[in-house]
Amino acid sequence: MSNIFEISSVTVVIPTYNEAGNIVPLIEQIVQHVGEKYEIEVIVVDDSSPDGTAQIAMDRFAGDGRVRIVKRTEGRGLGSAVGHGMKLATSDVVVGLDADLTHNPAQIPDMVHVCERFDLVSASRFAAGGSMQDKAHYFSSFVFNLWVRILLGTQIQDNLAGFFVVRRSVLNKLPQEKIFFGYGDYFIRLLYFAQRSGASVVEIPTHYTLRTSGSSKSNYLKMVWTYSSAAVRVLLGEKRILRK
Ligand SMILES: Nc1nc2c(ncn2[C@@H]2O[C@H](COP(=O)(O)OP(=O)(O)O)[C@@H](O)[C@H]2O)c(=O)[nH]1
Ligand SMILES: [Mg+2]
Repeated sequence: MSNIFEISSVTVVIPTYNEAGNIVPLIEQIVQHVGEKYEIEVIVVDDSSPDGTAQIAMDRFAGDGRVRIVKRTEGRGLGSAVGHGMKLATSDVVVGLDADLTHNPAQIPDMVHVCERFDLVSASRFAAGGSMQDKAHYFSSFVFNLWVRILLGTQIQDNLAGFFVVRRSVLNKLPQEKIFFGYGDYFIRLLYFAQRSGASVVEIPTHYTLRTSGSSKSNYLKMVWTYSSAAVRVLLGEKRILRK
């Protein structure tokens, strides 16, 4: 376990695509919960959502120096959006979370607190005490995560969380170009490379609520294939690295 790491500032990176109904309450909740204790920076990385997510956020938070909205016009994708936000972050630690309010912003201060002891803290549905309101999704994700865990041979229980806190100094040492692309599979790579670098990674339980506005961009059948092959590619890449 690492020594205590003093944290005074927190950057929260939010990837968005068509989250018009969620983005304002989400940022308000983040600023309320995190801003109470830490200096806060919020970075929204929006891929020119047709529903005007970026503009809605810009209008609401105009003049608020804590909130930065980045509207990307070229390229699209969850993995590269998170990576883009990570590069812009300036705080001691960086948080990543979904915009759909399934990840609870009230949990961020506890996660940041744990990050004083560990390099990377991941909110896990499958750690003891974790859960998900959508039970069918919970069960299928559980089985799929067992499979990913067997493939990678790691002890991580939730490889697709996307809700995490990492020390920026640790993040900067990771091969980010090998991590932040694709869809939710970026998270498999982030945890994998963090562990391979010797960083201390811990999972703490979390509860996902249901999305109440907008719709999921995930195609679950396609995900089984893309995420499995992402895990296999990580392993093959590592083998090549080891052979060198
Ligand atoms: N910037 C960006 N964000 C995306 C993209 N696709 C999904 N997201 C965001 O990524 C997060 C997870 O997406 P979501 O549709 O909720 O996937 P699910 O949680 O697997 O159902 C949400 O905050 C989305 O708005 C994309 O292409 N670009
Ligand atoms: Mg979601």
